[in-house]
Amino acid sequence: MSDNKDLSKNNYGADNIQALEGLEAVRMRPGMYIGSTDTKGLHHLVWEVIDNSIDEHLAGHCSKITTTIHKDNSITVQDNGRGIPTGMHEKLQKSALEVVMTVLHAGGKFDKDTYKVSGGLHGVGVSCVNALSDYVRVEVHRDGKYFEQEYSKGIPLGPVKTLGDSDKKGTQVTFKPDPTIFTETTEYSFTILAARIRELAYLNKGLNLTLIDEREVTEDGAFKFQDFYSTGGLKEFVKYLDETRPPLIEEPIHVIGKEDNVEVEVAMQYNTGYQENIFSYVNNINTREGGTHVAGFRRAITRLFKQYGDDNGMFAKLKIEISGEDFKEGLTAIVSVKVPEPQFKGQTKGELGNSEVTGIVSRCVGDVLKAYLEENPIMARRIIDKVILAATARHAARKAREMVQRKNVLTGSGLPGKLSDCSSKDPNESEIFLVEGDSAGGTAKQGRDRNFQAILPLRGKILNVEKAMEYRIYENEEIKNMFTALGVSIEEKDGEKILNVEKLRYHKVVIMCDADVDGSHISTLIMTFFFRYMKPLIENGNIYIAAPPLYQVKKGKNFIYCWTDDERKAAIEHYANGKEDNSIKTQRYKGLGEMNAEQLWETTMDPSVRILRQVTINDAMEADRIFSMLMGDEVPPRRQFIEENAKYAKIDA
Ligand code: 0RA
Repeated sequence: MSDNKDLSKNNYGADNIQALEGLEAVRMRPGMYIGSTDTKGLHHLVWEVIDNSIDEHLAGHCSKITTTIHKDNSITVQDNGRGIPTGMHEKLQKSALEVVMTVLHAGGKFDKDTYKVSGGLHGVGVSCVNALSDYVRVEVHRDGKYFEQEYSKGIPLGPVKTLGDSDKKGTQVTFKPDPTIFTETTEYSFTILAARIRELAYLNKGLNLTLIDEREVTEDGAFKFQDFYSTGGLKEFVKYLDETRPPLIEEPIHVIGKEDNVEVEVAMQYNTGYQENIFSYVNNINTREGGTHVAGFRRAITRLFKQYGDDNGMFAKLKIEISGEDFKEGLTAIVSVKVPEPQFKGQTKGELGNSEVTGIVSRCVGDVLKAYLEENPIMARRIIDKVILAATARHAARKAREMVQRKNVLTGSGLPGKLSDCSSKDPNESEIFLVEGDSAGGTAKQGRDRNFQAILPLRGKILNVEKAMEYRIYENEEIKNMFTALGVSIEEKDGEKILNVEKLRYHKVVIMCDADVDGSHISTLIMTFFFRYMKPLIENGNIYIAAPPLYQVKKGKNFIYCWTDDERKAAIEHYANGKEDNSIKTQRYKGLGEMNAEQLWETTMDPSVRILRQVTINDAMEADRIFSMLMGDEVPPRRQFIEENAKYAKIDA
């Protein structure tokens, strides 16, 4: 092509300054463009490239996207879209391909009639990926030719080359993240990539997605891989999410509609549980904070179910008012809209703002729901019965809550008798240890620094909140104690429950359990409780898990605490110094109870040496799925969850 010849004359230096300035800014402040430079940011690079391929799919030009993790943790994303344009960019006088790859925000797609993945942190452009990579190679098949260009840290290593003829179309981007930017880790997780790609398959039915991991070879000598393809779309997605919960209605209700260029797809299922799980998307991006599309969905279900119940006299005997809250119990739903020009609001730009979308979604869902209820009276009856039960339970729960809260006022300080409080009243410096069992609680009480450390012993296994109805929660002694000790309360506002954390008495809440299977079960139950009833505390980073040591290696009066087997081996090696030595003794701590107060302090409670794992919610959806799975009978996934989600925070961070 002629423009390639022109470009090949260029000296790649002076005339790239403008582009470099943009990309230099990305390298200076990567967090501003990709959110962070930890493992999340690392994976964001992949989303960025895949999003561009997805845009090609949304525009009707791409049916297959293959993502490959190479042995050196570089990534290739290949699609069969139109291919990045390679013609001359008139204004910048260079190949459009180079412009897309090196100029910030030069997406090049200004077509308002197509849906674009362009919200929040998404859509910053492949040029950001280029800037943050040691090496990038882009290959384009387009207009009967095959083109290539390479870059390092966003700087072209040469001009766009025409390598030959091609009868294919599409783009292939290979990149190796720069380790000087991603200092924490450059290792990709198959699990994280697979979770998002699976989600994309459900959100884009008919699109073929493949994930290949060349780091792992299977028994038959092939690379590990997984294909993702959905014919059922969101209906299958809902079934996947509700895999572990018994369904209330036979099949999910599926809505597909379109109005004013806004595409609406909703799938909803009721299960026999009590939790609500609504996941929402705009142009394939997860809107964590909901928005106008979710408001439209809620409006439709409240309106239609209320109408149906009233028309059939089903609420006649009910002495209490049904509220929007009552339609939520056991509801799992996915609300996905495709909007040409989405406006995002909210703290993390995770909320859809386009006001016209509320009415559109409400009408699309309303039409389908109306027909569904008329055609499926048995299913309709099951749902309404559940709604009535929810309303009754909501009233019982309110009474129970009020009892807990009133009791605080009546009993003076209102604090639970089992709480050994700290002297400080400043939540910023105060910590509370939730300790498994009264005896370990006693040891912790002796060992603590009472100035700022409070102890609340919890007896045995606390209630499994995943399986219990809300009002039962407030009858449980251990749970009541946690509410009153922490100083938080659940309040109802416009039928919505919100956690009031204003009076949180400790900014660090540390779960301290035995380092065995029972202990991990108990910490999981406590985490489930926080996840379901005090989620803001997890989101705000208030919840930690203590890590007691597993061993003490001792020689004479000297000893070393060890948290892993490697540490234990190293300690033995250290004392033995290469010689046979029978005076070295290893003690395995099976529980907190085997440590005395001093040992507990100097290993697990003293802020200057202890290791606290901060409990984070990386992905509310996966966490939720896993929390319900955790409550099944399988132990291994439960273990794995605890290991993966309770990441090691810096010592006392
Ligand atoms: C600019 C314009 C067009 C497509 C693309 C970029 C594009 C970018 C990527 C990144 C990965 N895969 C991609 N596929 C396409 C529009 C092309 C046209 O109008 O023909």
